[in-house]
Amino acid sequence: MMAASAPAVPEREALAWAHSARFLTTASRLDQLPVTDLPEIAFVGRSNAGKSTAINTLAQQRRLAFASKTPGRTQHINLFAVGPKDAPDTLFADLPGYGYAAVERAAKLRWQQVMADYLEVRRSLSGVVLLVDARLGLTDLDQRLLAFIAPRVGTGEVKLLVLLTKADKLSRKDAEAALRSAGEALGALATEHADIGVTLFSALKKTGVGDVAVTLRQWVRPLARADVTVDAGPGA
Ligand SMILES: Nc1nc2c(ncn2[C@@H]2O[C@H](COP(=O)(O)OP(=O)(O)OP(=O)(O)O)[C@@H](O)[C@H]2O)c(=O)[nH]1
Ligand SMILES: [Mg+2]
Repeated sequence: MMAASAPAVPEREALAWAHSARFLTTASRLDQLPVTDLPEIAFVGRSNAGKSTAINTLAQQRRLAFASKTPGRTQHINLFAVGPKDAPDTLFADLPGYGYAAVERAAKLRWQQVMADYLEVRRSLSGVVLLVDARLGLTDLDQRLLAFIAPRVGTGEVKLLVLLTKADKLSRKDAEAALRSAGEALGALATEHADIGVTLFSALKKTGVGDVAVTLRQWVRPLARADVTVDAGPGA
């Protein structure tokens, strides 16, 4: 399902790029996000799926994004700048998870709206990494998120990579079954322009880390320009 494109970036280069990730800013509302031309890659998924851990693992840093056993740990949109120190070429966005039962209903609805708005209006959004616990597979909430971004994925404007996380907790056979069923579910989103991938991932065993870094680097490389800037001003 991956669109054929430019020659692959070497894994070592992609990992060095991901390693450059550093904290940029945090926002609890969309209008607090910096206006930027930098392509943004959002890490989304259910609470506890492993979003923050995946960012740390890709960046090969222990405490860049806050990961925790307690679901609902990430409560803001946290942005990380990636690329050369003086000329970042990409932003990673760590988003709060959805589906955490203990969150008060009003707060849950509010957050769902913020995320829906983010996915809909964030102009610089170039890619979505959807993290799914490999043991649970794509849940209803994940399907709703996919339906929500399907129009922008279908045109190729937004790329999509699904990580089946915590793959270390599955046997090889169950991991392959999880990969197959996620692939089938994602088939419904495929169009001639859609760039959709699905892969097993483990922060513990480092499964998929190099491949994911390469994929993300490929996503933004064609867009990478030296002249883009990050303003501190308000607005999405
Ligand atoms: N075994 C294993 N555990 C993992 C893996 N990735 C994450 N975890 C654990 O899963 C828990 C949740 O990880 P987080 O990265 O905080 O999850 P999150 O998706 O950011 O959660 P929220 O911020 O609440 O939305 C932590 O206890 C992690 O250590 C993995 O690949 N393997
Ligand atoms: Mg988190």
